Amino acid sequence: MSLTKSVLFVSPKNDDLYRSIDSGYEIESPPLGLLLLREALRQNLPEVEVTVLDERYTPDLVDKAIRDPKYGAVGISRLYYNSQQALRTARIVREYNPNATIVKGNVDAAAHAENLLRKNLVDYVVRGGGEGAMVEILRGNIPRLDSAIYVPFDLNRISRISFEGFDQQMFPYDSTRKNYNSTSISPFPIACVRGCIKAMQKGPCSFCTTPYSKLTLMKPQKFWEGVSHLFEGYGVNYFFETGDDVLVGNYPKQLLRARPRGLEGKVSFRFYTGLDFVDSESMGILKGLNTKTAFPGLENVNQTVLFLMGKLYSTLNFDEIGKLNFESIHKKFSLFAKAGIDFYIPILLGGQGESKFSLEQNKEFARQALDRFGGPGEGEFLRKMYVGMVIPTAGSRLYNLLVGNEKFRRDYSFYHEKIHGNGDSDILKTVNPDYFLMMRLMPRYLSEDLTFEQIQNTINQIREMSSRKFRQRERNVPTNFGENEKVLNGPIYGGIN
Ligand code: B12
Ligand code: SF4
Repeated sequence: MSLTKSVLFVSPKNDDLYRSIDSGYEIESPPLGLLLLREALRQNLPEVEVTVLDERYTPDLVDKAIRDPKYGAVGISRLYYNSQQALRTARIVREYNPNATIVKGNVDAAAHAENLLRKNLVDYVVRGGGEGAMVEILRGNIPRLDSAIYVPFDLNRISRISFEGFDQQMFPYDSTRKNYNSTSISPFPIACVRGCIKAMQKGPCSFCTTPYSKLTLMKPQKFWEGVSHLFEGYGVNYFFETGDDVLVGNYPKQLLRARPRGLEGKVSFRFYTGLDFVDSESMGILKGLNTKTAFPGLENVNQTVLFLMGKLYSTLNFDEIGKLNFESIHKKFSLFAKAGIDFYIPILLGGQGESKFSLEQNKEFARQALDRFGGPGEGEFLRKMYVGMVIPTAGSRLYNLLVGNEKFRRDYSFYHEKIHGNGDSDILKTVNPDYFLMMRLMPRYLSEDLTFEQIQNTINQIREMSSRKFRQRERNVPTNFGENEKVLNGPIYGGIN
């Protein structure tokens, strides 16, 4: 039995401050996590009616629903870029529907769990996959606590999701409709890997907020059941596996072996991969799975920065990299190109230990990589060089490092008061950090000989190199567009030095 008959889940729109983030995609996909929660409730509490709303697409419906007293529980998904909107949503629910139980989930909710609960802004915060926790909360089995909760759940229990109420968002993915544009379509998210192999083996990266302390893989036949359901029911033929690295042992091989004949050549994929497990065999398997695109994490080429990031690769040759010979990295990217898989080159600058020297190294790497992959041949497969500054999101080691520094806290508080003047300038107590301010201040505390401007200049130089190289090419976008940088260097934050 459930405590309530009606549950509402909301995926809030982006905050104004982060409205212009370049999501890297043409269209925003339906909120997969919330749709999975709906399925979990349907399986376990069939008497409960569950509504899922995505504010990016249906703001009016959200506005009405969060004031509707029929909902006995409201679940809100919170990421750093919609945290204010998530707070506003909860406040409105409290005002119009004070008896509703408010539950927040997703990585940014978990990162602020204690403060959210202490300030009574929510009743529960859920960490990691929320399927099990949501069921138990609604059964009345979980007391109110002062920290985030997690309840294990077998992810093989849900392979089919229903998208009722999401026609508008499903429409562009439907490959059976007229005018379906297979080249510009964004892949559709599907989750079979929860947790990260790299985090399990070597610990999380310094900027990581992964909430999973275990790695869980969906059974291959369940994965294909999910793919088949979406392909046959909704015409989806291009998928995006949301796990942070699909190259977990022989899992890709298992997926390939289990693929139903009827899906061969009909569906394709985009995967995240770490670099260490990229070799000709793994690339052959990904190709066999009909992988169109891979997003391999590189982030930086400097050994000290990578070490401090917690991202030291074991298959790259750092003696050579130290001498500005990036062949061992290029070889990895070549393997994608040889397998006919599009790839990205992501570079993250401004983290702990970044120096003038490491910026130069990264710039030189970018130059050489663009020379090699910016032209015809292998270069046809480089989709984009992605370069930006690390964001110290709450829940990451980087965030804790900054917040643990008293001088940083004083600086943050001073500028926060100057910019916002709203009394929320104590970073230890806030549930809404200002990341642009944090990024402006970060270099003072993380690198000895470096200014914010020097990091920004390198980012701009790499973007310019990339744009010059790609100017003539139709298919590939040269680089990300720097929306964060426009704000960071704009009238509000530009004066902080
Ligand atoms: C798909 C994806 C996208 C897609 C679509 C996102 C969408 N639909 O909103 C695209 C490509 C557009 C995207 C873009 C960006 N993304 Co993104 N994205 C992801 C990714 C890879 C998968 C999300 C997903 O579907 N996971 C699978 C589902 C099943 O899990 P889930 O969403 O986490 O939901 C489960 C739990 O979190 C929990 N839960 C979630 N909500 C709730 C609510 C309640 C009430 C409860 C109880 C539980 C609960 O239960 C769910 C079911 O188990 C995640 C990383 C990851 N591996 O999860 C990053 C991630 C969400 N993205 C992130 C970022 C930073 C971005 C970008 C800013 C990247 C950029 N360009 O710089 C942009 C911004 C987009 C924008 N709106 O402006 C960060 C957010 C970090 C943070 N601390 O907030 C993440 C976590 C990646 C990371 N580790 O850095 N992204
Ligand atoms: S940032 Fe990505 S690769 Fe690094 S630990 Fe987190 S999930 Fe894994």
